[in-house]
Parts: sequence; structure tokens; C-alpha cells
Amino acid sequence: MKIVNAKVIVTSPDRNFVTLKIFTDEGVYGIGDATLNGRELAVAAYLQEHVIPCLTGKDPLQSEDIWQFLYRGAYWRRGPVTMSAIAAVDTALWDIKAKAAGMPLYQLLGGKSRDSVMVYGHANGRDIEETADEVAKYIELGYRAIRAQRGIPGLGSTYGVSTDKMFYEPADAELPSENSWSSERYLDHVPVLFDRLRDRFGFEPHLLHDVHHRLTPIEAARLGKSLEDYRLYWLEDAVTAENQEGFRLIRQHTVTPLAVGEVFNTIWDCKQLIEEQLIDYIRTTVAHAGGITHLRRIADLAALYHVRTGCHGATDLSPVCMGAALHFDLWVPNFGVQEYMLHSEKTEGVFPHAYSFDKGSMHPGDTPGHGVDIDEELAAKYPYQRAYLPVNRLQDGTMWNW
Ligand code: CS2
Ligand code: MG
Repeated sequence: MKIVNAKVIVTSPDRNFVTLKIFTDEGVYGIGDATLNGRELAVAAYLQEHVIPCLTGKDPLQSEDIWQFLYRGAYWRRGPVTMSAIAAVDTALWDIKAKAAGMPLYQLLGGKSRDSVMVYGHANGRDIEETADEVAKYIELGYRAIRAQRGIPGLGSTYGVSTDKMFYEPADAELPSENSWSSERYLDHVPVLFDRLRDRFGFEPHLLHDVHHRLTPIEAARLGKSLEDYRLYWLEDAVTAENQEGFRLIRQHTVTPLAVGEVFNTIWDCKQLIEEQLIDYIRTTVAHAGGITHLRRIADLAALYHVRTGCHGATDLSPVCMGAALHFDLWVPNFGVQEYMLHSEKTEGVFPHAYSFDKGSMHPGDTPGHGVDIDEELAAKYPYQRAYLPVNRLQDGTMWNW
């Protein structure tokens, strides 16, 4: 089998997505998600100008050799743009391989390790009661794991609190909008939220929270400590994780489980965090961490240190990533939980898929490949619209982490 052509499809059904489609001389094609929220065209150009010319003529079944060619051959290794491009190629090649074998992708990884995968949804509200009511809705829908985010009094906006409850799309403007932040206010209000949630719902539901990179290590240690009585499933992105050893300080002070990694793109970004058991869940994804081929390596390293997977699954990862992730989740022995943020109806129309949701769990389906396709005709109806993630400033105007 030979790769004869590949194309990049940029479409924007309610939000921007970049999809790579690889064609073979045997009529089998595969698709991969290349979406990098706010930098979509950088990945599209990387694929169009620097990757696709090298693919023609290669054997699509040699996914490992192609991965090594694209990683080592780039010379300038790692980074979100390069690794999202490699991820899209890798996902498309695994899709082709599984279709050629006539099997759902999870079978090629080693078969299922569980019947379905637990997912978590995003409950959020302007205040405690509204957030609690949203948590109740997710429990009603059958979710056993729910992330809870609340608005912080005195702040105009807070990460994770959306106007449209079921959909949260942070890339909200043609140029970056400005948010304002106060860690002091935030630290006062979050423990009160989880006190209320445990009081109303007990300890059955898994509750998660995303700090979204906004604290210093000692502040994160304080928050983790103050949440211990509420037994969170995880506290996510407590601090920005370029400085992996910063997590030693957090770990010294609290037993609240820690999750990091949605912005990571290679094993090197999390090697120390995993080997020193500074985290409990690794959040790397199929779409940003080099595809199935590299994500398996990260998961296998994590398994040696009791770290479980908790793949990122926001709306800015397309259904192609979600589908491939669910196959990975069904197989991976050290699975924790999969994030599942609903896509809009328009998006679901552009990306027909075999995966399904039932009572708080998901299954990728058993169609050969990863089970997700792209309706090119429909995709063409939604042209790209530049959209940036916000930026975030402290109350005194200092640029901070969004
Ligand atoms: C968030 C993401 O889902 C999460 O855990 O951190 O929604 C993140 O804000 C977006 O993916 C950024 O594009
Ligand atoms: Mg997050």
C-alpha cells in the first residue's frame, strides 16, 4: 500500500478545526485531528508545506518509521505545532492500518481492557448554587465524574464559567480578549464550593477542578490542603508545569491528587513529573502529544509509577481526536478518566462518528479504524474564522497565565 496524496481541511462549524486526510493507492484513507486552539493555521501550514510533500510514496502501514522520520527529521524537535502535525499524521495512519485490518483501532493496540470508559463533564455556574444545580444536571445525565468551576465574586470572568452551560468555547474573539484575575479571591472561594457540593451530593460523585495554570506552587499547596476533606478526584493544572520540580513543593503539603499535561506535547515534558510521582494523572492527548504512537509511550512510562491517564477532551479537540482517544482509553491498562465536552450539532454533522455516550461512560464503537469521518462537502460550508484564546492579567495589570 502507498500514500498517494494528503490534504488539510480547515473548517469552522461553530469553532475552527484542522483535519488531515491521507489517501492510499488502495482506496483506503485515514484522518487525523490537527487542531491547535488559536494557532490552527500554523499547524495547517506545517502539514501542507513541510510534511505532506514527504509522505507521498511512503507505506502507510510503517507508522512507526514515519513517526521517527517526522520527529527526528524535523531537526527542530518538540513543541505544540510540530507535535500536533505529527499527531495528525499518526492518527490518520493508525486509522488506515485498522481499516486495512478490518478492525476497530483498539483491537490493534491490544484489545479492550474494560467494556467502556468513564468520562467527566463540565459543570459550571456564576455562583455556588448555580454550579451545584449544574452538577445535579450532570448526575441526572448519568455522569459519575464531574468537573466543577464557579465564578469568583469581584472578577468579571473566570476560567471555565460559560454563558451557554452545555457548551464552553474559550476562543471567543478575533483578537485576544482580556480577562482579569485574583488568586487571593479565588483561593477563598473554591473550598466553599466543594464544601457545598459534598454537602449536597455526598462523596459518591467524582469531583474534579481545573486551576488552569494560575497559582504559584505554595498557593497550589495551600489549595490542595484546603480541599483534602472534599476528596477531589483531581486538581488540574495547579501551576504552569514548565518547571516540573515545582510540583515537589505541592506534593510535600497535600494528598489531593494532581493532574497535568493537556499543554504537553512529548514525554520529555512530563518525564520528571512521572518518574518522581509528582502527579497522579497525565492529561496528554492524541491530538497534541504526537498521536497514538507517542501517547502509548507516555502511558507506559506512567504505568511504571502508578500514574493514570486522563486525556484532555475539550471542544477544541475535534471528534476525530475524541474517537481516537476512546480507542486508546478502551485499551490503556492504566486508564483513569476521559474528559468529554460536548461538540455542537454543526460539528457533529461535519464529523460523523461511531462513538457513543451512555450513563457516564463512552465507547468508540466497532467500525474498522477509529470510527470518525469528515463530511468534506459540509466542512466546506464553514470557512475558517480567526479566533484567539483570551489573555489574563492580574489586578495590577501584570500579564498572567490564562
Ligand atoms: C481546559 C481546556 O478542558 C480543560 O481542561 O483546560 O478547555 C482548555 O482551556 C482549552 O482546551 C484551551 O483551548
Ligand atoms: Mg484543563
